[in-house]
Amino acid sequence: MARHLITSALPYINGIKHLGNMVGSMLPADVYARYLRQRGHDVLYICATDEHGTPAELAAKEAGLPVDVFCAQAHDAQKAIYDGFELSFDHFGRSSSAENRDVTQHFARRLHANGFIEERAIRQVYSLADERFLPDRYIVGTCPHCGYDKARGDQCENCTRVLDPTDLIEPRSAISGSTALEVRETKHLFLLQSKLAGEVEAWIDANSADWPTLASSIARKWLTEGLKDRAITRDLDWGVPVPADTWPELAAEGKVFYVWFDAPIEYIGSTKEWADAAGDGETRDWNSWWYEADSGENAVRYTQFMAKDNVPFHTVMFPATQLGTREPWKRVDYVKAFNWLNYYGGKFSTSQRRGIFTDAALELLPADYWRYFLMANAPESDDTSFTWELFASSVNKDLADTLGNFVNRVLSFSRKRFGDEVPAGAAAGEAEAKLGEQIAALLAEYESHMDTLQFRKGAQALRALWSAGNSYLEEKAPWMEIKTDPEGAALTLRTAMNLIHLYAIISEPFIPGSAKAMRGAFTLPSDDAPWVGAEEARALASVPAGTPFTVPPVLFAKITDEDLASYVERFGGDPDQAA
Ligand code: B3M
Ligand code: ZN
Repeated sequence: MARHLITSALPYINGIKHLGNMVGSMLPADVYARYLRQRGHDVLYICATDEHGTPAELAAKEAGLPVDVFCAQAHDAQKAIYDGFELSFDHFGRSSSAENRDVTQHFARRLHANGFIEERAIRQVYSLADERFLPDRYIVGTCPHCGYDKARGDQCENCTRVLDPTDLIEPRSAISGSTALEVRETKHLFLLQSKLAGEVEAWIDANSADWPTLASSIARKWLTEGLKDRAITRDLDWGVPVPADTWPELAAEGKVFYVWFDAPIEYIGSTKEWADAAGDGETRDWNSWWYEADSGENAVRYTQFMAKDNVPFHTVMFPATQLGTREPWKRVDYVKAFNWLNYYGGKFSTSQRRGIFTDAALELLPADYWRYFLMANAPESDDTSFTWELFASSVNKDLADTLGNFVNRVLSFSRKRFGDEVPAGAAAGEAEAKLGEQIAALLAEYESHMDTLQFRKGAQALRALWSAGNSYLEEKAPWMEIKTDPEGAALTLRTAMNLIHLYAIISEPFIPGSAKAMRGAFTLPSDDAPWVGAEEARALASVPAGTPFTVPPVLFAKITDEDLASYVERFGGDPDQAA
């Protein structure tokens, strides 16, 4: 048993997230967390809403609400959706929490004490039309590297390069569109990343060998471009205030930390929130997950999940921040990065409301349909595309035909012929021995993909396990067998019911709701088996004859041609491009 800390990139507070956001961070983290818990590990899965920065300010303004009220509401709205997707966070916090303020200010003080923060007067873009300094995100223009014309002042969405607003060609205000921008002088805190570059590089050299290429190559690219000192404060009303004990003047001016400074720290802040939320008599030790957790009895393996545009901040900037404190904060061990999930070959876009949003998805179909499809098509080695056609065919084939049909067919047929208990029938024979071998081998394959966080391959192995049951059933054909050999038919059904129970356990990380329904079909004296061992898989005898069972409602409804047409009509799509 090991201790596993898992975090998924913090979703921004403004707006409901789309399926691309879901598959690039929270969902795979949840699948992994569930799997590790089932394998008996001590898991802490932490996430939160990322609530600071200009996007939050602006969204609140649009909603006509004070920013704190807006954030509280938006946090609850996102949380409700994630509950609907059955994301099993140990804590889903808020980066605007008092806990995060404390940890963030602590980090800043330590960095300052160690000579890694410096106060500098800078010249910053001021918008005459908007009567305010414009934070980097609120200056847009053309990317000098790739020519993308909607690049933001902090990063180009298209080529993922990190930018300075002054790099932009033809800059304008993202608030008003005004080009009446002038440069004024103001004081800010700078994180002297250049001083930490060597250490960060050495750390990446020593730790990134097993990261997916996507993560390590982005980290390297960033290092090659050179680690520049970066302003970590902003002129905003909303954010973690600069601590007055260390920087009285800046604090008096109302400066707050830049959102990307306090957001990764919220992984720690949220863990503290989790600890502070402990009930009476319960002890939750946040510190042991983060502090001196590299070896010894606290030893933690820390895995982060994120989309590729977040990789530089997690592999370079946050580690630099941690290293600069000169305190033993736990750093990431494994960075699971994802490419983009596209919508018919184009981008999902929050601002343009293109694609499918998580709230709409849940109104349409239960979470398991989405969870399974997204993970089976996760953009691991490349960008992948969502199309309704692909979604419908994968739901119909894999979930409805292969798994759901197997479950309902076996249970209803057995009930019709043998009643409400698992029938005894003949002793297991050659076909069952062969099946057992096959299941044990496929299970080992499934485990090895899950252990190495290869989720598409994991889903493939899971599908193969479901198919093996179907092949066995087709081969034995109990509906024929029953006419000549009722004992043999009973054996087939008992074996198939054992497969259902096994599927319930091993499918849980991907489709927890349906897994629960499958497991709940059987009334076993004690049924708390967290996972299936190889011997058990081979024996297929965990559900003995005489076990009462019920037939659950159809697990997965098929998506009909009419459904498909109505989804495409409602959400838009491009059947010409469909796979
Ligand atoms: N909120 C960016 C994003 O949602 C940002 C992630 C923060 S992780 C510390 O893509
Ligand atoms: Zn670019």
